[in-house]
Amino acid sequence: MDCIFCKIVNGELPSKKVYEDDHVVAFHDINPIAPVHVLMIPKKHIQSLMAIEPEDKELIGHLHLALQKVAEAMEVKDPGFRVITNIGKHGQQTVFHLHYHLIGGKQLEWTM
Ligand code: DGP
Repeated sequence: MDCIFCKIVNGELPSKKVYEDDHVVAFHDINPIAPVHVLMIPKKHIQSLMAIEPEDKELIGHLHLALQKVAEAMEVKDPGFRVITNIGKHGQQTVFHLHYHLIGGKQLEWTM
């Protein structure tokens, strides 16, 4: 499958990993928009949040718990951070493998 993030999962493409277990991987975004910008993905190829199936419930719960660990490891738990997942054209999704941006390390704004 021609998916950049699947290639990161299977080691075909390099990445700066900050967390990995049997089901998920977190690595630094190649184009950081903040001092901390990590992408958390399931190893399973799922196109986006809208493609999550009932059978993925446990995996998605696991991913969120792993996100907590990454937030602690990246030292953004306090004073806080943001988690974003882009979906489709209007969401400006560019990589069609479900990923959560964990963004922090500075005071974030909320503008569009
Ligand atoms: P999105 O627009 O939500 O689909 O974000 C995709 C993100 O993936 C974007 O912030 C840049 C990042 N990205 C794209 N290709 C690579 C890559 O090869 N390595 C890493 N580490 N990040 C990538």
